[in-house]
Amino acid sequence: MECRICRNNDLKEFLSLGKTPLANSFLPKESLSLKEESFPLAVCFCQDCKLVQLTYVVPAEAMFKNYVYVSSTSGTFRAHFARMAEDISKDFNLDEKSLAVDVGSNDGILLKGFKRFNVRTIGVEPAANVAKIAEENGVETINGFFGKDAAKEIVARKGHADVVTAANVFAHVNDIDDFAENVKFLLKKDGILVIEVQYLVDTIEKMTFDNIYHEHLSYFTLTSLANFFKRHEMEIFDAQRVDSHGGSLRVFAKKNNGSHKAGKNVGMILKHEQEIGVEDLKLYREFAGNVYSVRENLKSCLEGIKNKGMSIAGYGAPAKSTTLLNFCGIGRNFLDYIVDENPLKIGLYTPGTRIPVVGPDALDKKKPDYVLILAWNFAEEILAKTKKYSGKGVKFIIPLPELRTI
Ligand code: JHZ
Repeated sequence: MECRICRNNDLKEFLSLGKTPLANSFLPKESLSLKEESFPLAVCFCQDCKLVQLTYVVPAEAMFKNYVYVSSTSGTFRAHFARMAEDISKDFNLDEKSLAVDVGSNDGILLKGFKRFNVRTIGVEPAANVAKIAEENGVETINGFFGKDAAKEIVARKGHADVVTAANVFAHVNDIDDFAENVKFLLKKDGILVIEVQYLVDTIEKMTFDNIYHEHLSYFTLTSLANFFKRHEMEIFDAQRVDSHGGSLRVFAKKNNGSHKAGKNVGMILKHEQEIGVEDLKLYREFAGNVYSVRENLKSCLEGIKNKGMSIAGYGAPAKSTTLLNFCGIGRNFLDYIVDENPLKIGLYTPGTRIPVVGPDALDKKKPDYVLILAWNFAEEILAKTKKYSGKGVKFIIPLPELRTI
């Protein structure tokens, strides 16, 4: 295989998490008797352009045509995206003449925020079921993958864009060259691209290896992103570290001839990356070594509980839990059920580990002794809404970034 950015074919694999099913391929009851398909899950490093990427790419159609992830399920996320739209609208003086295009717009969570500032909006979302939810929410949405056709259709319907956003979707794109060229076509001369991606530096520093799954083809640092945009005559003029998914990077890019002035953040973040060694394979090899101790610690914590005859449930069935549960061998042997509030997941079973996903009332019907918070990135929100159980003696385990029991 060759590097997605620079085509180098001498990529260094540094971590394999085995073979796992697709992270969001939750199973209906009638499929439980069938064999599940699983795919190699391993990551490698390109020593030329510094991109970390999966060694094996599953076709996008298999992952995103029908999707169970609905962004607005989490209150923390609703607030995050409302704030992001507000900040961009204010900082770049967007108004009713402006156009914001969101790629991978899901249920319209971000575009709803732009609409509050009277900005014209349109989303592009490949999952028909989720695009339908967005339309029902009043967010105009093209159902399809973002490519040349979608870009042309947007220009025909709405004109060129002031801002293109891509939150939690750029890492999912295989042909990022095509993506960049289509964004350039879509943007006005002075338009901007705002990308939010899980930040590899956070993944490494916080050991949040569970965000490695087949949907995430690339694991970016600012160094690799800057190398990428340079190749497309684009420049990153600002970058911010933000909280989502245990640490993400929000990156602002413009065409080379755009007028936005570069702030000091880019230089500072690049310097920090140099200091911690993101250009060196050693950093990734050390990270890989530590992944096994995270697994051992979590397993011995859960085994200790089960050995005392106590019960454990899960809270949240995020995509990342497919990696954590499968890699750690945590199935029905540990978790009786997993609570999730997304109606599209309730009634299904987790990929590979086949744990039933149920609604929150299960905690009343079958009160566990412990709850493992699998959506650990929303631990605060989940702890707040489950206070009544901690009042009744239920203990909560947060597996990452540090294993804690509350
Ligand atoms: P959450 C998604 O990953 C998928 P996931 C995607 N591929 C991606 O790239 C990343 O985002 C970035 C539930 N929950 O957001 C909802 C409750 O039930 O961490 C979700 O199922 N009650 C686009 O799936 C899950 O937890 C609650 O109160 O890892 C959270 O999933 C809260 C807060 C969450 O993303």
